[in-house]
Amino acid sequence: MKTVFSPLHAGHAGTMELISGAIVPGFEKPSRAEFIRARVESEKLGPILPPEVHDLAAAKRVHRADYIDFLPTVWPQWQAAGREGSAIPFTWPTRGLRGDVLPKSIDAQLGFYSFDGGAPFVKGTWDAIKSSYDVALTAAAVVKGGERAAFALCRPPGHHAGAGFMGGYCYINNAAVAAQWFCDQGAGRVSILDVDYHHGNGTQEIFYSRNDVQVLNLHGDPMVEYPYFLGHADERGEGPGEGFNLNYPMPFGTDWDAWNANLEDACKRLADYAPDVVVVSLGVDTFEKDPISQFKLKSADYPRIGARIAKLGLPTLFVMEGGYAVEEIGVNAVGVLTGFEG
Ligand code: SS9
Ligand code: ZN
Repeated sequence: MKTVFSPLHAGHAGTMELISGAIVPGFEKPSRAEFIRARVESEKLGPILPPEVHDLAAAKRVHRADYIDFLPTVWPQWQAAGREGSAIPFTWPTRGLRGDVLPKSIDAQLGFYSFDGGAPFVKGTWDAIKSSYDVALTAAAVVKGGERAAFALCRPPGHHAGAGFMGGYCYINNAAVAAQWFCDQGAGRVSILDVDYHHGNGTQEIFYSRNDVQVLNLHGDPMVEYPYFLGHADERGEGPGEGFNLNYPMPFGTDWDAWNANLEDACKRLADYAPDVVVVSLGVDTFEKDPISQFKLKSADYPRIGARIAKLGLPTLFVMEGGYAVEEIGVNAVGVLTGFEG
């Protein structure tokens, strides 16, 4: 399997995040991608290709154009305001406030285009976001070109980013961009299978009223887990999209047997839909030692996930999402891919 990877992710570094009452170095850090890249090499998964540079038209097919145009302006605006550190929002236009007027201040604009403070900007952030997008589209083209599968080693991740907002380490929704690109290239049906520990709220929002992209999400129950405000089982899509969004929320402590039962159900529903292509939002933060998650999957479980996805017999694009136990993230992510290859 070919991997697409860009070194430009590394400029998105030194970020800070507010978690459980403390400001700490961001968990979503460059070493994540480097551990995965090193494991791709040591497992001899296949060649590692650089991305081709794309314009932003494909991003604007799933995101609001004004949101995409805003992203490259963040750091220049932050610098023009005389700031340093990480650009992070702290005010949001929630219920009772005006969400229809974009103020001039960079602090206001960051809040306008986000749902939380979890998507910080530093100097190299935009170039990393853009490279992650290019990685996803380049790997999608590998699959479109006839290969059985490809691995988009995206960083930063994407599945929390909605049509008009960032959050949860995510800026451009790489999996959604790729799914839409497959549609635009002639696919009649695309399935997105999101196995990250967290609900892919952005992906759900983007495709919620559509029946040409099926979205299946396995994740921590939003009653107790981030992103909290989406991801319940009764969210099944709306209008023409009714029945094409499927959520599998699970409690803290979920182990392989319980998680796998839901994967099995999701794969059956996916097979019934019979898509032309599958996009896997590949998060490995379901791991028992993940520092911010509460599931109990073990390293030996990840190849089983890949093997089950392979059994679908469909062209498959793997798009990297979360996973924060840096020591093992390479083993687990590449474990899915080697399990897929059999
Ligand atoms: C909750 C902190 C949540 C965001 C996690 C985003 C994961 C992306 N204690 N922080 S895959
Ligand atoms: Zn996650």
